[in-house]
Amino acid sequence: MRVVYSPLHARHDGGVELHRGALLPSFESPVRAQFILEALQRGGFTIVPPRDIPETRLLSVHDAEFVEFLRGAYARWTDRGRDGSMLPSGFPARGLRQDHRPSGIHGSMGYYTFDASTPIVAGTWVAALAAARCAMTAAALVTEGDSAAYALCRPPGHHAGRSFYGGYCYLNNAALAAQYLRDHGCARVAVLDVDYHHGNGTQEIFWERDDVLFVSLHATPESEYPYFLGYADERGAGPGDGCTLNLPLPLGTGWQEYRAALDVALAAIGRFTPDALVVSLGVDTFEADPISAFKLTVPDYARLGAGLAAAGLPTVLVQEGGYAVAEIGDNVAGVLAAFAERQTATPRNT
Ligand code: Q9C
Ligand code: ZN
Repeated sequence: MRVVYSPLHARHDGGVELHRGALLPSFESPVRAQFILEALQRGGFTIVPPRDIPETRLLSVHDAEFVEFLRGAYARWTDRGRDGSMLPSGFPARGLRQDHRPSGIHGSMGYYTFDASTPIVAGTWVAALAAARCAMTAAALVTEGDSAAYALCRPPGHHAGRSFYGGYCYLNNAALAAQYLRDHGCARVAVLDVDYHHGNGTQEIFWERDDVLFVSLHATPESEYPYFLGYADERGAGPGDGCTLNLPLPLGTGWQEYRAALDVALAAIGRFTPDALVVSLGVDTFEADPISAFKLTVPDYARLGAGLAAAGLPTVLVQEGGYAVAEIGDNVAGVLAAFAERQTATPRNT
């Protein structure tokens, strides 16, 4: 399995976030990708750069004015004499207008994001674009015959929707990979999101689609981010009715309970009969994660990788969360090594 990686991720650095009432350095930091890369190099994986995929591909899942906002946001901030990290100061809650995008930078930020955890800094756009290209390049490798590929994306993507960012995510890397597969020979694609947090952005993007199944295992949004989506009664709408499956799990979930939910997810994916699988691979389910409350251990990630391989599908794995940086490399490498060892899928085009 090849690994797609860009050093441009490191340009997204120096941001702060509002965490439980305190302004802290972002948990989503460059050392995460550095430690994953080092573990994969030690594991003997081949590392390749992303292709120079045109920015217009972003519009396959994102709104043009939203992309324009992300591209130009930091310049508008520095034009006003500011530096450092951009965070919003207000949101359009119930009773406020959602049909009007304010022209000013603070109102625009509140319009396009849904939290105060997702800073925009000078290098955010360059890094987010590189991550999107990593994901689409991994998808391209799979459409060209690799049985699996892994995109070492940073910043992550699954909280970003068609026209909003949040949860450390700006562009939805997994959705871009899924749409790339759709546009290059895969009639049906399943997305399995195993990050600790619900993939609200991916769900929103494919909500009314019957060609992309979205299945998510995550901590209950009753107490966990993103709070306002990810409940079991969300099933999709219109043609997509039945093509979203949420499996929220309680705090303290360990491997036994996780495995049972994974089996439910894999059975649903099997019934959908997809041509390919995209995995939103967060390892913030780890017991030592500083912002999460599941109890997966280092050896559980090899079990997860074997379980994902059992789907028997050409697979694009996309990095999402994971904030226990000391173990993040071992946990990701554990998934990928076990996956590569067990995968029995016939490569496409062979
Ligand atoms: N500040 C991903 O794992 N913050 N995003 C939660 C603490 C947002 C996590 C409250 C957590 C987002 C990709
Ligand atoms: Zn997460």
